[in-house]
This record gives sequence, C-alpha cells and structure tokens, in this order.
Amino acid sequence: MISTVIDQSLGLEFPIFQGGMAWVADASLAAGVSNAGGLGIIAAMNSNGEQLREEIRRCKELTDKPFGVNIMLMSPYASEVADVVVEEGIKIITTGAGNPGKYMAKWLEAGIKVIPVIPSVALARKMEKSGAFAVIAEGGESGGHVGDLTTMALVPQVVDAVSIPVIAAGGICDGRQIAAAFMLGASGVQVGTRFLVAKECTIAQEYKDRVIKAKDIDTVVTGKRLGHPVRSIRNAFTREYTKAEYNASEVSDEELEKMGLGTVRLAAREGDVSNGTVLAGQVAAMVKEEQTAREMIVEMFTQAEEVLNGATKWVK
Ligand code: TUI
Repeated sequence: MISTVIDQSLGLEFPIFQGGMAWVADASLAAGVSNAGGLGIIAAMNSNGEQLREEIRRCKELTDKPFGVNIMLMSPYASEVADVVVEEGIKIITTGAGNPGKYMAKWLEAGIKVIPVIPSVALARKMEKSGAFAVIAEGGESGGHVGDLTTMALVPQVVDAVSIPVIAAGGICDGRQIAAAFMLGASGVQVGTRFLVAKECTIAQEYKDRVIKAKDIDTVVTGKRLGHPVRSIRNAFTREYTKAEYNASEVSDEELEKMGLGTVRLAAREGDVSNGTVLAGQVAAMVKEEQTAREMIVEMFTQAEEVLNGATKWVK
C-alpha cells in the first residue's frame, strides 16, 4: 500500500488527483475518480456560478467521498465561482493558469484546503506564504496550458524550496511515472490525460479514440505568441493555427485569439477532433484502452508499488 500525507489528510485511498480538465472534468468524471479512491475534481473553467453550483450538487449525489473544484484563474467567471465553492461547502480547491492570491483569505477563512498548480519555484514559494496546503508542480509535458519546465526538473526544485507537500503533474500515466514522482520528492500525483478515456468520462468518443491512437510525437504546443501556450494533439486546427501564429504581419493577436475560441468545447463535446483543440499531454501515446477510473488507479498503484519495491536492485 502506498500512503502519504496527501491521502491521509484529504481522506483518500490513494494519493492521486484527477486534473481539472476544461470541458472534460464534470461531475461524472469527478465522482468516478473519487469513488475509485482518488480525488475527483470538477473543472469550473467553462461554468458561471450557477452552472458550477449545479455540477457540484450533481457530484454530491454521485459520491459521498471527498472531491474538489479546480478554478481556472483566466476564466471570466473566476470571481463568481470563487464564491460558489465557499457557499457549497467545498473543502479542496485547486487553481490553474494564474496566481490565486486575491481569493486566498476568503477560502482559508472558510476552512478550504487550497492547492494551486504552479509552473515555477517562485510561485510555489509565494503560494506557501499565502497559506496553500500543498502545491501541484506541473511540468510542460502535461496537456492544456503549460509552463516551460519539465516535471523532472521542476518537481525536485519545488520540493527543495517549500515545506508544504508537493504533488507532481505532467507526464504521469502509469506506475513507473508515479514511482519516479515519489523519487523526486513528491507526496502525490495528478493525472489528466489517462482519465480522458475513463469510462466515467463523458467527452465525445472521437476524442477518446484520438487519444488512444496518438503516437509519442503527436502533441504540439500552440499559443506561445499570445502568452498562453497550450499542448494538444496535432491536427488540422493546430496546423492552421501555427501558420497564423508565425505570420505576425498578416494575422493580428485579436484574430489569433478568435481562432482559438470555442475549440476545446468543439473537440470535447462535439467530437470534432480535426477543427477542435484536442488537449492532451505527452503521455497520450501510453494511453491504450478505456477502463473504469478504479481499474486505472489500482493498476497504476500496483505497478508503482512493484517498481518501488524493486528500486534497490542497482544498489550494491
Ligand atoms: O491551467 C492548466 N491547464 C489548462 S487551463 C486550460 S483552459 C485554457 N484554454 C486556452 C488557453 C488557455 C487556457 C487548459 N489547460 N494547468 C495548470 C497550470 N497553471 N499550468 C500552468 C499554470 C500557471 C501558469 C502561470 C500557473 C500560474 C501562473 O502564474 C503566473 C502568475 O500570474 O504569476
């Protein structure tokens, strides 16, 4: 059995979080992961306050286990949903794509454990000072909005810099990668891409099929010019977007911004995996089959235990 401060303090069976994926992480997936012994997380990303409230209530019907809410700080609804989580008695919040500093006092006062995603040591330190319970150090292997550093380089640097627990994210989808994250000093892991093909995940079948078909070099990063780089699976949309992105004289920032609007929803909800943005991490190629969240988590942690138990084989 693998047990750390993360599962012990959050009331989980396994120290694993499900990433708060935009247009993906709804009550069905979050409850599925929580019922499987991990921490399911609802993405507030695409919701206004009332839509999030409804999703939280749906999740409460589907599980009596702890679950969290991820707040994407670039969302136009961030301040509205920041209040709804307090009103609905959410106990664990993760944040992404920004600094949650201005909401911290309110959340801490409500007794919420705040666990920000951070792409750098500086932000990890800042979050520790503001009262974060833990941080999620996310490397650029991950899908969606990415920082520059890799998980391998970022996690040990963050572990050295802060005294709160560190959860590793980016490039993790099997037990070897979980074991490696623990070796780097992490106390838990966050997994996104593998859960895209969970049975409980409600995205379009075409999206799941595209992830399962992906090869090692199939993900690309777009959006650097606008300051929010995003990793997704290469397709007609990323080819068009990249052409526009590197053609600054003919395509303005506003036009570029417009090109990306609605494309994550188009892929995830309508299954248009050619013209939509198929957000996924570099481990997409390792994701081979649809399984229940429970099957995935048990398989990952059984393998992590085997790997960790054999970890001294090179030590003479
Ligand atoms: O947030 C994510 N992943 C996401 S958000 C998202 S929605 C979106 N869609 C299109 C364009 C942009 C976003 C899809 N995937 N992961 C967590 C994460 N947070 N990665 C990197 C960061 C981050 C970056 C900068 C966190 C804090 C930060 O702080 C800058 C500052 O304000 O100091």
